[in-house]
Amino acid sequence: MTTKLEEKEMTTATTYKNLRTEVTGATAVVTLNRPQVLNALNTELMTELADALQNFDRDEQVRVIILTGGERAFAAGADIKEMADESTVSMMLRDNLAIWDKIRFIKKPIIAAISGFALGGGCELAMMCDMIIASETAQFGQPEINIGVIPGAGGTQRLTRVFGKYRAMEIILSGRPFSAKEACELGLVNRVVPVEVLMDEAHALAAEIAKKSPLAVRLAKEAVLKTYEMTLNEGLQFERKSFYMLFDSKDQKEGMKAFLEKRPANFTGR
Ligand code: DAK
Repeated sequence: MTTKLEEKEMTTATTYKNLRTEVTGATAVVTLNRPQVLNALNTELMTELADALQNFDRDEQVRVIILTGGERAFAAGADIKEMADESTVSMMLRDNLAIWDKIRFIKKPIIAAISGFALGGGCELAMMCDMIIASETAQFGQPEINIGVIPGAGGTQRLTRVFGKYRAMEIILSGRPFSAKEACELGLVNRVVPVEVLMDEAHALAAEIAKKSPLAVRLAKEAVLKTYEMTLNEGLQFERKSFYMLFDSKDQKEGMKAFLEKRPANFTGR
């Protein structure tokens, strides 16, 4: 029989063929690692990614996840070699979107730390994260139109919600890449930093969030994401119920008591 500690070590020590994972304090880092093809997202990599993220979502030691790639590429898109000979029916039967959906439903905050290419599915994967920190070398784009298709993992929807119709239309119909600076100006990226400090910035943001109540962080993430799905009235109702719900947590008692006692709060996620 394994002890709780051994179980945790097994979870965080899982080895993958196309990813590297490590946990530092309360932050898990998942690094896409298929550099020979600029981290092209094949089914195997995506399956491993969903598995790693779900494991960290369950791991109580972890409060924030950073998703990153290499210096040359976060990911240059879905694997074109894998898709080239597919048919409508085989794509439907393979249903890769089910794997992507697992990532969409991760409850902990995910910070994308992006350097180099974030194209096609790479850009869509970044947009599925909750915050994006980009290095000055990051290059985004939805170039699917150049290979006879359109974005298939949320690009037409998420990019348009951020950029608005006119700019999104230009990016998606022309397939032209756009820089980290442009992405930041248009609201897709939280900030742009020199490549040497990219991971430091991501870790600093993760550490800041990791200090908060995990329950409050989880409900806050859920409430913000509801704006994509609900009317304002429904969203406000959801927010209010989530707010009331937190008053049944020890973290709410601890947070407010700590404020009144003028000391830092110690949140336990209970
Ligand atoms: N797939 C497969 N291999 C790729 C790749 C990709 N997306 N991107 C790059 N590679 C490979 C190259 O083929 C090359 O391999 P070798 O020839 O050395 O064997 C290696 O990576 C290095 O690339 P390059 O030699 O091309 O490097 P360059 O610096 O010259 O150019 C580049 C870098 C990023 C500009 C270029 O590689 C490029 O244009 N790549 C393709 C970008 C692209 O079109 N991306 C969009 C792909 S379509 C869905 C989910 C997701 C999606 C759809 C559906 N469902 C779940 C339903 C998403 C679709 C896409 O992303």
